[in-house]
Amino acid sequence: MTDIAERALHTRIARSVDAIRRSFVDNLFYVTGRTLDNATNLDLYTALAFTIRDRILARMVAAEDIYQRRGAKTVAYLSAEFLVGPHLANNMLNLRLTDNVREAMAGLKLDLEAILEAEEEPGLGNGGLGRLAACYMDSLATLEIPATGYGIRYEFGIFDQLIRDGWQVEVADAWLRQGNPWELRRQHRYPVGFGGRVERQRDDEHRVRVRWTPDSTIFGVAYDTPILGYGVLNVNMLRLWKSEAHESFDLQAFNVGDYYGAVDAMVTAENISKVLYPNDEPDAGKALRLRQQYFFVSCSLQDMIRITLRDDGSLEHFPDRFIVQLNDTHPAIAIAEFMRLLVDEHLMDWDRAWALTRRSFAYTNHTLLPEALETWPVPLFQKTLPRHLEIIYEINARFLDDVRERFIDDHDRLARLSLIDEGGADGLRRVRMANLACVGSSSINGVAELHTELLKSTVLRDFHDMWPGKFHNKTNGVTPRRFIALANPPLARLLDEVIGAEWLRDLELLRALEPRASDGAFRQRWRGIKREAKAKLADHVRRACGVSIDPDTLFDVQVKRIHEYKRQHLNVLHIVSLYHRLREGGGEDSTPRTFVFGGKAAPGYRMAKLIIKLINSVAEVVNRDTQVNRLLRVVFVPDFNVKNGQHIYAAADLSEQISTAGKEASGTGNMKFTMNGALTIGTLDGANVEIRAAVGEENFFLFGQTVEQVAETWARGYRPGEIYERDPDLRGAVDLINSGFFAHGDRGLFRPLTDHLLASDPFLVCADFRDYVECQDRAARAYRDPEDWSRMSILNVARCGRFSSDRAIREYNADVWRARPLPVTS
Ligand code: NBG
Repeated sequence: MTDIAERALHTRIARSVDAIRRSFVDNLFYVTGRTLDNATNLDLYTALAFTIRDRILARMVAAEDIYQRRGAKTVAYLSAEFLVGPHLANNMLNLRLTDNVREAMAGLKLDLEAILEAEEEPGLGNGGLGRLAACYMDSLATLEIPATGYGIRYEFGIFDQLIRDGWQVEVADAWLRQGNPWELRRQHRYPVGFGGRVERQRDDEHRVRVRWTPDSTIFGVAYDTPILGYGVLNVNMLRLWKSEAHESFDLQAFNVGDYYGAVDAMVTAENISKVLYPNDEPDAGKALRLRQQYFFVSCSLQDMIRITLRDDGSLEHFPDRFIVQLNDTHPAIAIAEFMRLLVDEHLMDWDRAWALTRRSFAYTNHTLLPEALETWPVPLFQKTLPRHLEIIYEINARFLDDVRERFIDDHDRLARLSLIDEGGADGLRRVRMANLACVGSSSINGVAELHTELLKSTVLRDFHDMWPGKFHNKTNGVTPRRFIALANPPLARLLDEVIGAEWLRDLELLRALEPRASDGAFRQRWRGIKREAKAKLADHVRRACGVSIDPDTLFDVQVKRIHEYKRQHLNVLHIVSLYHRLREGGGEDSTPRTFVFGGKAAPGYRMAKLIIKLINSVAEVVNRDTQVNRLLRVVFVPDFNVKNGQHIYAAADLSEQISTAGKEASGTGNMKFTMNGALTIGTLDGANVEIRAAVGEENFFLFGQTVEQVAETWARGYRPGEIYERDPDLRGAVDLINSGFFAHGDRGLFRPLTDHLLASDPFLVCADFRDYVECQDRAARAYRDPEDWSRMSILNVARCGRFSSDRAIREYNADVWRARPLPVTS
């Protein structure tokens, strides 16, 4: 170890309760200018965050130094989203300082929980895809694999959701307003050009050189957030780019006298990293989003190239220093940008550059929904990135030559494989980003077994025909550090006690719980822990929604983005039919239930927003109806995010994973619930299939059509209206909604939703309704046997080890990245 590393680790600031207390009081004074007498929770939070950060920096310096000196191969995880969640508690856990900090705070008569609540979470992602990136960063560090997460430092993350009169209202998420103690602004900055023209000239050796002269250039500045591993000294980096104007704007203002023009240009530059785009909306025309993607990818590659040249002197070594993982197609433009950097800027010949590119990139697909596969109109591309369009054409021409050689005269295939879609409904030619990602990568994977199989047989079938060996599956995983240890401390303590603390680093050890499933005394403790989590959620719900819910009822929970394919409306139709049944006096043997919903809808997705309104309207009526509200309550928890999720997963008895088979790539919420002892009611979709296989089919409530049955239903000609006519429960529920009963008499309010269901029902809500209701009845009956329910719950936890993100990362590393773990030692 070098001097710096040595010094850094050995001058580690003390971990004792006393030292923490002293440094906290100092930080409170020197960072926030407050004392214990006049500090707000936010001040206390800031002081504690700096206290913890002080204890991270030495490790960070040491890790950087060791990675650099060893020339470590680094996993570069390129992602437009990182939904990391609150840092403070996570960092305390990883440093194993939680108990000491709690004691230090208690010594000052401060409540640690209240301090933690003051943290504003960085909402730099929409949902599962961004959260997966965060779980993977956590596991990479824990497994001591050198890695950098590259993304965008959005000034405004995913909007905050308020519920007003039952409707979603979006509020800008100004998460940086109070400062961000976890990030360090760095001096690395790179120019990124847009627009302009491309020229060709001959150089001194008479070779043709391409010169791209952009018509505007901005800068990306690095902001680093250290990512700790659990119980190890390694610290990796999340490097997020902020866009800034070139300083010369100021000069120009003076020279040209156009001060306001220069300020405008500055504002335009800074807009690039201004706001995260919500997904589930068409990208058409979102020129700024294309700019964002190119911006962060270009900065990231320039950064990797700088590091390679600094340490190795030649870009030939790039694939030994970096493996670039593309998290969906958002960063796929990296393939063209890397070619441009190698060929135009570093004067490498095309074939050599292409060989390096192919060795350096790997692509993960996260969706089968055709509307979610990104494409960009050629005219927009041409205007924004003229040189990249040329490069894409060149890649395409060479690629299609290969295709022609292998599949002679197969014009349809050629058209399907082409990086350019020659014209859709709007007549515009489009660049297909998934095709670019497939052609430029050496590895292509889906995120659950079923999803990967469907990729191979449907959306990416032609690529699979070309290169079957590139395809493989990597089922998603989630980090048990955040989703058990932080989300459910009483459960974590129980696990520590019965199987020892190592489970947090090796989740397969939970298997040791299996025999406990038949131990009555243990089951009782298990129920006690669930009861405690439910009581905590009830408190949260009381504060957030003003509704009181009873922890002794079955908590049936669906939290995730609101989308028709995820079928929150199927859940609501069941609730309405249950309500109907109870009103008709059918409640005698009914299991008291609380339905909990949470999730954001994309601001422009009207149907999803109407579903939120429906949930809230039903909740309002049901919760006030004294005839049923002892047996049935419904709540919508506003602003579902990582932080709120941590209250919710632990408290669930039943986890709703009810997407139409073939639509959910994997799901990761399903795993978080399972880890916390919820049983799943679900379809054979995404990772549900593997969860069911792991926990045992007798410990899982399965319903609904399979992928094959879905296909048959469509082939036969699907008529949801007929199901409505035939099924009295479905008809009763739909009619009650259409009667205006939940809408103060407004019969039209929910018609767009119900009409759509009866006329086309693209996600087969009606087709699966009957099976779902019956499965729900089975689940409710099962819940009335607490001993058996606890047994199943324990087995779910005992068998969930496979869904740790540590397992997923080990697999990626063994099959794709091949980066050597590099432990930082003291
Ligand atoms: C989402 C899928 C989920 C999956 C996550 C993480 C996108 C594009 N895809 O099913 O819908 O769990 O990715 O892989 O957000």
